[in-house]
Amino acid sequence: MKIGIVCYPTFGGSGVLATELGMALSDKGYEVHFITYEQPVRLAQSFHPNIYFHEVKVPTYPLFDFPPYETALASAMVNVIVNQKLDLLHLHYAIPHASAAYFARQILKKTGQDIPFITTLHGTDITLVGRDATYAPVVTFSINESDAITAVSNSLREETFRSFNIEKEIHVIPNFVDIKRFYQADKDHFKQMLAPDGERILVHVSNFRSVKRVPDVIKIFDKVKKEIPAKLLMIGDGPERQHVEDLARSLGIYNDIRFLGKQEQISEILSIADLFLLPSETESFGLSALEGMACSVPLISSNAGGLPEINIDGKTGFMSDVGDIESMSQHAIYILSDEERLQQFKKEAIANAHSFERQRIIPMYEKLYCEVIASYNEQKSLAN
Ligand code: GMT
Repeated sequence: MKIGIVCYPTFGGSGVLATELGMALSDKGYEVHFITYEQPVRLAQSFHPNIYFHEVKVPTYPLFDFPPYETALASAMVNVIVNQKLDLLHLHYAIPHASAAYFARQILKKTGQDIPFITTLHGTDITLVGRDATYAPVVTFSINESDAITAVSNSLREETFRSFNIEKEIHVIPNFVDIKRFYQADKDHFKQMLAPDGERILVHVSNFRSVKRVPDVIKIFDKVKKEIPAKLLMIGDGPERQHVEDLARSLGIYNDIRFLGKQEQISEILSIADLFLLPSETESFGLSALEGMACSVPLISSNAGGLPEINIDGKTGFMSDVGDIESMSQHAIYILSDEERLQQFKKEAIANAHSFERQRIIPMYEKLYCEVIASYNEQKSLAN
């Protein structure tokens, strides 16, 4: 089977998941074609003979204040579908991928070369950006035109039905983790460098957007540090970074925090962490936290969105209401202050991550692909 995957190539969770999916499918013998404007970050880390990358080029022109990416993407889809004889397109993040796919399909219908497309909803395409009135009509239409829709958590599925007039089923296929790459590796030399006096290591990974409530991470760390010797690793970059660096300085804890920026070898960093902080305002799933769990890192999170579907309160970590810094700090101190307790939480975190292991989840996508292709071809032959 030949599958086209359309995603954002950046460090964001939807692009990461799409790339992990493409790599998993290629390992199972599928031919995978990524169509996007840059080589997806995780794809660049290793070579996969069954994976092809088609760069969407958006030529500029003096008239264009806003170069039309969606048009360039739809044209790229048409070319790749025809030339590579794809069987299916799988779009990650609705905007603008689903509407571009609809457009591409309308073009291909003229020659009978059209194929089905599946849209996977990831989070902010529904919870923030998608429901903005600027985009909502196009998002609703193109989601409904998809041959199948998936969401990465039950919470996101429900939120989608609440926010949009969706006329078909949304299949929940949770995100997954490759436990062959995400496990607690022996990186004691790194730990020794970052926490030479045996301090506990807390970690936060995100794109530093306001939805992640990154200042809460700093405030929680400040409270933890008052009770327990600790260091904080901040991974990622984004609009809030300057603000939180300033906050750390004003609290006098900057020297105990490493702002490492965007990192590719994330599992090596997670391997030395004792606790993951994710106090998000909304979070459809929390893929980075799941990767943390696979590396045996318990999670202190808010209870927003899909987080209760990955964080088992009192076992893999704790959840608190959004903004309840006091409760999150107390829970962090509780876990970190007792070695035996910490080890127990670490064990539970790994066990939970294994229930989201990629071998368990990929067959759900494969089954859906087969069903969608069969039903599309049947409808096509009935129409002829
Ligand atoms: O916020 C991010 O991490 C990026 C964003 C994206 O769409 O690129 O992530 C969303 O999709 C991830 C993969 O499915 C989920 O794990 C994240 O929870 C989700 N982010 C939010 O809902 C805020």
